[in-house]
Amino acid sequence: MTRLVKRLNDQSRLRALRTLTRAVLLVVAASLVVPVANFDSSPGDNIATADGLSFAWGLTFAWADPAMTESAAVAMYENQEAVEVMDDLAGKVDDGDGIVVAVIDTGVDFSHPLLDGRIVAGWDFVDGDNDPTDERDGLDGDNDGLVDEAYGHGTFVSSIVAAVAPDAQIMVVRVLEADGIADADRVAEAMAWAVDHGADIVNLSLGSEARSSVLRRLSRDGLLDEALFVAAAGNTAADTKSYPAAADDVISVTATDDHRKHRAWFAAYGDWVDVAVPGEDLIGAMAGGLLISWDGTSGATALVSGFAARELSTDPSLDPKDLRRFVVRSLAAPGLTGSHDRHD
Ligand SMILES: [Ca+2]
Ligand SMILES: [Ca+2]
Ligand SMILES: [Ca+2]
Ligand SMILES: [Ca+2]
Repeated sequence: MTRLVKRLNDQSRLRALRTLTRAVLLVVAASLVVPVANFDSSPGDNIATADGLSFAWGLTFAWADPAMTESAAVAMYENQEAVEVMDDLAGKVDDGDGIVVAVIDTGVDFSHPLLDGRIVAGWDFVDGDNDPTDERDGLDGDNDGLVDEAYGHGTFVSSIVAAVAPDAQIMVVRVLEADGIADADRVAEAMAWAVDHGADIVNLSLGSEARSSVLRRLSRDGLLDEALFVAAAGNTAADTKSYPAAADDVISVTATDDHRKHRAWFAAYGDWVDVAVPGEDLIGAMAGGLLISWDGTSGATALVSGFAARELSTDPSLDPKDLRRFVVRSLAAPGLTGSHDRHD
């Protein structure tokens, strides 16, 4: 079955929702990582420093904790608080067996040990090939002075889905180039492709303030009712709608602290936000065999996709609309998504 998304020449751009906050590289040791020396140290790229690594993602910095072993870092990933919180919210459910979660993002590092056995290649809409490996092109595609600053985003997001739903299969669909940008046309094409190729849940840790005509068309044509779409509300710290999250048939996700007591300082809010889950200091995989801690509604979105995968594997008879209602009811937190709660 092939679906042709009508090309509307919609060049409005969507972005990966990386935050301009710190990312902490947890470990540079043993087999989990490549040697620091392998990193490109050109300005604006990952910069090797004496005490670890700096990632030139806006105000983002990453550094290694030399005292941490690989096994300790992996245990931190597997037992992190945010995942336990999602476990508690999910109750007694399966681990996502038989469910396909499409991660529409920058692609992944297929050799990352934390993703071993959990990912399948979908399609690469950046290169137009069947290998959606996350790759840098060495160019500053969005002219912000940073080169390939979203490299690793899809690897991180995929690993957060896997942390919550370890038995789900993650379908990797590459749509964002390594600066974290994609035309709306391409994102829409990828969304339709994922549904046509068996995705039950589609994770979109990306967005744009512009409501593109091509995304509106997908909604009108009913595509968004054929799978569960989960999208990030954004890291604007404001009541600023982000699409596709703000579309009615897409679950919009904002971020809280580990305990769902406060909204995260960077997280978007408003009546249009459906659910709120942890999104501070999430621990996940980073391209290059690394493990990092990262803030953002991107990771929160991945937690929700994992949660939905577990619920669907427990009750496969749920259709996407039922699943959407169930997830929103389970994870809604009006006190955290509305404008009256400020993190302080
Ligand atoms: Ca490729
Ligand atoms: Ca680039
Ligand atoms: Ca850039
Ligand atoms: Ca929505």
